[in-house]
Amino acid sequence: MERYYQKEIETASREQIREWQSERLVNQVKNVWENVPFYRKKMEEAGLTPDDIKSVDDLHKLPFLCKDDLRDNYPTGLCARPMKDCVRIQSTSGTTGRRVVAYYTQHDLDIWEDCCARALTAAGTTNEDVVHVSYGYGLFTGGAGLHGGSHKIGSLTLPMSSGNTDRQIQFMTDLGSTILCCTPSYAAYLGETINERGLRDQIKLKSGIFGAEAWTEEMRRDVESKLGIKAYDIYGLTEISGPGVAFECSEQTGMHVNEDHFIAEVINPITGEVLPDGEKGELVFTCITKEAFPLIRYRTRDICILNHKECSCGRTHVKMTKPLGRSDDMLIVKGVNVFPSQIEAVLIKQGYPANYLIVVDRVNNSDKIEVQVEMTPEMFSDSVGDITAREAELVAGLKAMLGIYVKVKLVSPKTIARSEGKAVRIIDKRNLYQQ
Ligand code: DLL
Repeated sequence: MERYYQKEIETASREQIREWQSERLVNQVKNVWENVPFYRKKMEEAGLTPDDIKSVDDLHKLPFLCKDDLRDNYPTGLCARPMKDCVRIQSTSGTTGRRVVAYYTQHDLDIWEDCCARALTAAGTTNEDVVHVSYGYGLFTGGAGLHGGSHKIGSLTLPMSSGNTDRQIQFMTDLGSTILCCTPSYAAYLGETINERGLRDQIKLKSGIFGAEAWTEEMRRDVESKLGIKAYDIYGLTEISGPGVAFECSEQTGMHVNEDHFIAEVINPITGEVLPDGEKGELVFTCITKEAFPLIRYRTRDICILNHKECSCGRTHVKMTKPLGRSDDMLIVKGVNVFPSQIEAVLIKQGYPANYLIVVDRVNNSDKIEVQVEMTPEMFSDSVGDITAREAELVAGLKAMLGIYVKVKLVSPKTIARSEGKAVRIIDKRNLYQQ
C-alpha cells in the first residue's frame, strides 16, 4: 500500500520547488517563443525575448493570457507541437460559445494522470480500492483524468461516466466501490437516492473526490453524512489540463497546487498586480511542464486566496482556497453586482439545502430576479400554511445581503432538476442569444 504517490516531489523543500520552477519556466518560455507565433508576438509587443526570463522572479514580466485569446486562436493556434505528436484532445462544453480545445502529448497525459493520482492518494486511495468514476467521460476532463489517476495507483477502476443512477447504485453495491469521483451535486443526489432506497448499509464507500463546480462546507457535511464518507475537494480546468491542478489533503484547509507542474499566482483582476498570500484575487496559472498546450499566465477568472504556510500533512506545495466565486459568474441586476455564492450563503444560513435556481429577466426595461428554493422534506411537512412567512424571511435576508429586492419562490423538495454533471444555477433570460 502506498501512502504518498510521489512523496519526494510533494514534500520537497521550498528551495527545491523554486529551483524546479525556475528551470522549467525558462525552458517553457523558449518552447512557446519557438513554437507558438501568437506568444512570440505577445512577448515582442511587451518588449521581451526569452533571455529576459531567467527565473520565477521574472514571471511577472510576461503578459497575461485570457479566455478571449483562446477563443481567437481556436482551434489550433496555441498548440506548441505538431498534430502528429499529440495523442488526445479534451474540451469544455462550450455552452456559452466559448469552447476550449486542449491538446495533450503522451507526456502531457502522463503528468495529468500523475496529478490525479496524487489527489486520489491524498484522499486515501490505494491499489486495494475500487474507484467509481462518475464524472462524464468523453470531451469533459473529469472522467478521463480521474480514470487515468486511478490506473496509475493500480486501483480497480469503474468507468461509470455520468447518468443512469440505477446502474451507478447497482455497481456500487455489487462491486463494493470504495472511492467515489463525481460532481458534488451528483454526489448529493446519489446520497439522497441511496438513503431513500434504504441501501446505505450496502455501500462500502469511504471517500469521495468532488469538484468541477462550487460547493460549500455545508454541502460537504451533507454528502458526508448521507454517504458515510470523507469528502475531498479537487480543482482543475480544461485549459490547464483538467482535474488535479490542485487537491485537498486530509487537513482540508485548502487545496495543494501541483507546483512542480503549475505556477500559481493571485492577481488584482482590475490592475493585474500580483497579490501576496492571504489576499483575495483572480487565480493565474503558468504550465511549466506541458508540451502541447502550455498556457502562460492564464487568467482563470476563479477568485481565491493562496497560502504558503506549512501544512501538517507534510506536503509543501502552496494551498489555494476553494474558488470563492468567478469573476464572470457575476450577474448585474438593476446595476447591482450579484454573485450566486452570496445568494447561496443566505439560503444556507436560513437552513435551506443548496438546491436553488436563479432566474433573471427583463420586464418593461427593468431587471427582475427570482430565486426558486427547494425546501427540505421537514420544512415542507411543517410549513404548509407558513410558506409566505418563510419566503418573507428569505426576501429580507437577501435584501440585507444584496441591497435589492429578490423575489423568492419556495418549491417542494426535489422539484429543481438535478444534474449528473455540473449543476445549473442561473437562467438569465436577458441573454437568450448565444455568444
Ligand atoms: O471542471 C475540471 C474538473 C473535473 C475539476 C473534475 C475537478 C473535477 P472545466 O469544465 O474546464 O474543468 O471547468 C473549470 O470549473 O475554472 C472553476 O470555475 C470550476 N471548478 C473546477 N473545480 C472546482 C472546485 C473542470 N473544486 C472550472 N470548486 C474552473 C469550485 C471548481 N469550482
